Amino acid sequence: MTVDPKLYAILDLGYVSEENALKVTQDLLAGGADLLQLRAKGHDLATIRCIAESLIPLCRKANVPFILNDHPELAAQLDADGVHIGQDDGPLHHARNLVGPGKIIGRSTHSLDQARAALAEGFDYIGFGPLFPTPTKLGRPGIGLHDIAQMERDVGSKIPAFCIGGIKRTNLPQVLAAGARRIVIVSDLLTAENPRSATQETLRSLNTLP
Ligand code: TZP
Ligand code: MG
Repeated sequence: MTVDPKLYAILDLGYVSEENALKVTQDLLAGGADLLQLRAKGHDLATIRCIAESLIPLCRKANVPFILNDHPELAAQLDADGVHIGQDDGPLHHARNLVGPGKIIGRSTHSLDQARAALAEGFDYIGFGPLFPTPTKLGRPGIGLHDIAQMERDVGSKIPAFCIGGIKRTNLPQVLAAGARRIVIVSDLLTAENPRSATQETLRSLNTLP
């Protein structure tokens, strides 16, 4: 991970076809994403493996960690840089035993308490949200912006904490004003006419932070 990662991009196969995965990933990396996750809900392991194998060299070349959503065993086989797991995916040590030492392991959190618990458990980073309801994660309510500042003080000051969920270039100033310092954007980058310039534009906003 770069010393101070700010923008975490997710290549979500719900938005990008398998044929376009490589091109869009190139755009996200060229635009300046600091971390890249492959999220492939509902895809079979053979497909995920195949796409991951094509994306990993691009990430290595850009010096950007490649994180696999779910599937710690596959992440280990691929020698991915890390894995991202949710609240229902078991304790950190299970994932650690599967991916091995030195790999990045992130946790989704949906409240201040969960964020604090993930820090205490020893996760390398967290996602915090969804801030706003989002079609990318259907059925999960938005948690709003009010806990961001406290979460940053308690957790984000110790490990990278990425606000996520419904963040777009248009509402990013509002999210940053609430105290966010790092973010994940999925659909707003993947559905942009030009994902590369959308990523650059997002990074410029993030870089205005003190
Ligand atoms: N976890 C919490 S919200 C979310 C995930 C994976 C989806 C965020 O996607 P988008 O399109 O940026 O709202
Ligand atoms: Mg999961």
